[in-house]
Amino acid sequence: MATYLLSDIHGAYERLTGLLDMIKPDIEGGTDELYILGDYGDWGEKSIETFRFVMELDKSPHVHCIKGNHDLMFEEQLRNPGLLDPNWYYANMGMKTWDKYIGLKEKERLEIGEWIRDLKYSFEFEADGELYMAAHAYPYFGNRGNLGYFYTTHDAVWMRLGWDSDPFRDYHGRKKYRALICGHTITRGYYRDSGLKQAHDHNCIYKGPHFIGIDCGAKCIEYGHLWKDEARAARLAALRIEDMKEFYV
Ligand SMILES: [Mn+2]
Repeated sequence: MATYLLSDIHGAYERLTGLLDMIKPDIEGGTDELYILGDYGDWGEKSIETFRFVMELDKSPHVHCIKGNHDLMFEEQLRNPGLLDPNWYYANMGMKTWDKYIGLKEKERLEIGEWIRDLKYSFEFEADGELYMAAHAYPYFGNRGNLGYFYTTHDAVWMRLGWDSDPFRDYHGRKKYRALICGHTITRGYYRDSGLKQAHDHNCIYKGPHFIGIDCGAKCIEYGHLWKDEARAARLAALRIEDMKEFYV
């Protein structure tokens, strides 16, 4: 019985299949659970292949997929297909997904659209007797003053946490959770800000006191010619919770 998490694939399809070949989660037999924390497409060249592959995995009740900010931008684009959102299409490389998506048959377009729309914003799960929260960005326990505690979908997919953030600080039930596990922010920023050294200059999973960051920058891979340093450090990572073992491609 093992619990695996990975995040921020961003169209790095070969890295995804390579990583799963490495960890071989038993999601058919159901002795393992796999959580994928969002941002499936954009940046890389194989967004549609990634969607197809993850949607197939997600048919297993032991696979749990979360919505990221890129998936939310895609969803919003689908509601207004005639108006391209420049923030997604240009600034966040949505073009890598959209230009291929619009060429698909209507049946597949609808299937992908429905899958994205129905993605959840978080999961809580138990491993080794401890409770964890998984989300793309922030588990939405913000204290809104007189309004009390509530979440916004925007925070759930967009909020950037600092290396020493306690996501549960303002949440009365914080002691419930051992940690938040999220993607969204490439971990090299956490290492830089905390002064910790990463192994071999590659991006590593960040294990802070209250949250764990697992986005190791797979989105940079495709931009090696533009972002030399980032691409050199980029990896797709998976974390196994029970023994905190890290896997990289
Ligand atoms: Mn993101």
